[in-house]
Amino acid sequence: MQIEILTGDITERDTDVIVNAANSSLLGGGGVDGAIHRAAGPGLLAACRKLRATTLPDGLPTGQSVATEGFDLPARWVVHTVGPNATAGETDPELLRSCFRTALTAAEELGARSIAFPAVSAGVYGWNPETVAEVALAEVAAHRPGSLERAEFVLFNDRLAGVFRRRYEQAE
Ligand code: AR6
Repeated sequence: MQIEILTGDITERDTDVIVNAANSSLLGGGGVDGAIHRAAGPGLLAACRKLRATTLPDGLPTGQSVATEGFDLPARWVVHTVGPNATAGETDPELLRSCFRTALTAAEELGARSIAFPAVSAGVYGWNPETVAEVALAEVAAHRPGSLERAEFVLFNDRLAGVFRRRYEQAE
């Protein structure tokens, strides 16, 4: 699978899937979650409320992923994942690994050819960006693609993109 590391706003990407760093309520928040909900419009919140009313009454567990349509976004689908919250004591890297793995699986189930990831858990949830880069790149590299041909990491600033780039070059 082709891997690209970019600086930018993930809401502008026209990949088939963009991944949202959500919380288990799925009902929105700050950071990239807030930006995705604003750009997608009210249809996204309605779709998330429907998930809560049907298959996910207790919310989405940490490390799991679920898909919705992308509504007003350029991306066709949003795969919402819940990263571990280090500031609340969720420091097991397996939980973070699971976010990337389950998001890739959800994208494959949709038949997506491209996927864009943010730095899940590297913001409010307090994970060290180096660890997020290491885990994220390892999971994408280990993924045996079906429909997926390209994965992007869309980082909000050049410093974070540099962390991902250095880790990518080290792993090559
Ligand atoms: N495009 C790409 N990356 C972004 C964007 C954007 N538009 N906006 C922010 N980032 P965070 P978390 C980066 O805090 O740590 C929310 O309130 C940001 O700079 O969004 O997983 C949820 O509802 C950082 O590098 O997600 C949860 O409650 C990265 O995205 C909680 O925050 C992740 O930061 C989840 O926390």
